[in-house]
Amino acid sequence: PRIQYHDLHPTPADLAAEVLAGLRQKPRCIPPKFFYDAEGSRLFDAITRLPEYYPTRTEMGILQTHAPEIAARVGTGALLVEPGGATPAKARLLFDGLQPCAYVPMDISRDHLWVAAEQVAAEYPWLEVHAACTDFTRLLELPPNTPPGVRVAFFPGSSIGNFNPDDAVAFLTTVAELVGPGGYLLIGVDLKKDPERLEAAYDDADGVTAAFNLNLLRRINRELGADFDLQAWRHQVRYNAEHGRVEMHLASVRPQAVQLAGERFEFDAGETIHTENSYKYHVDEFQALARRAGFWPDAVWLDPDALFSVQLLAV
Ligand code: AVJ
Repeated sequence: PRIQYHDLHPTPADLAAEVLAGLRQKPRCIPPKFFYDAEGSRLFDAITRLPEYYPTRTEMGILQTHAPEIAARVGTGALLVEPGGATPAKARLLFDGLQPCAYVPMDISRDHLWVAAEQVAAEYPWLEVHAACTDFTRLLELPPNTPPGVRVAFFPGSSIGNFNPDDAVAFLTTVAELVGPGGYLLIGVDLKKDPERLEAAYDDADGVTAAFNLNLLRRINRELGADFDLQAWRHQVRYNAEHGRVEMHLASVRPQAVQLAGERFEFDAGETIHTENSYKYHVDEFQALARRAGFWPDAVWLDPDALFSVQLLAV
């Protein structure tokens, strides 16, 4: 069969332990990976279509426009590896030009991974799909039996922006080791720009991103039996120029207490729970970061308004 499925037995994240640890800290925080329950995934999908949220459509435009040049640089017959590849809409833009020897999507969600692998295999009958169920942030290794070929990792969406710069270097180092000498990383990186534009992308007029952020509390209420009053929290977005990142917070509108797993958490009026960082880079800043991970900048493609970059890095 054209699909090989490898279960690398990822340990599911422990929502209770991580939420408790984040809420005991000051300032308080909850990791953004917990946004994506069924409702959160649906809301994120809606975010990608918002007029204010330019990254998805801009990156897809860049990939479509420059697919032939990307293919010319990395060559055909490569092994295309996508950490987090449970939504192959972007990789699809590369298959025809790149003619990879195999596609290796990696994701922690078995169900999403399986659906994605089946869709790709049905749509591209000539393509071998080796799906690997793994937490790629902890275990980035190829499943057995992948065909030889220049290894090209694909990490779109500016997902790298969720890592702080040191963690980004650590993760990119593991990617560089995975692809090895002669290999490449093709990565989507959102660029620094006018703060109003950045803030609007994370605080849309229809309130979809607000619903996405607040859904985290609904999830914690449902799955951990907490008693967050959803009326008493507000979506808050700020561009932190010092760190070059968009921050999302949930702000307490009044002094309040929340019960969670037998523990009581008191919040002041205006106190926030920091739920996401989305780092933005200048092209040369990101190249400097990639160099620390063992990559050499090979090529960069931007949209006409220089909102977003797709960067090719070589080991
Ligand atoms: C999936 C991390 C790339 O940071 O832009 C979108 C997530 N959060 N709107 C981003 C997100 C709020 C997104 N990433």
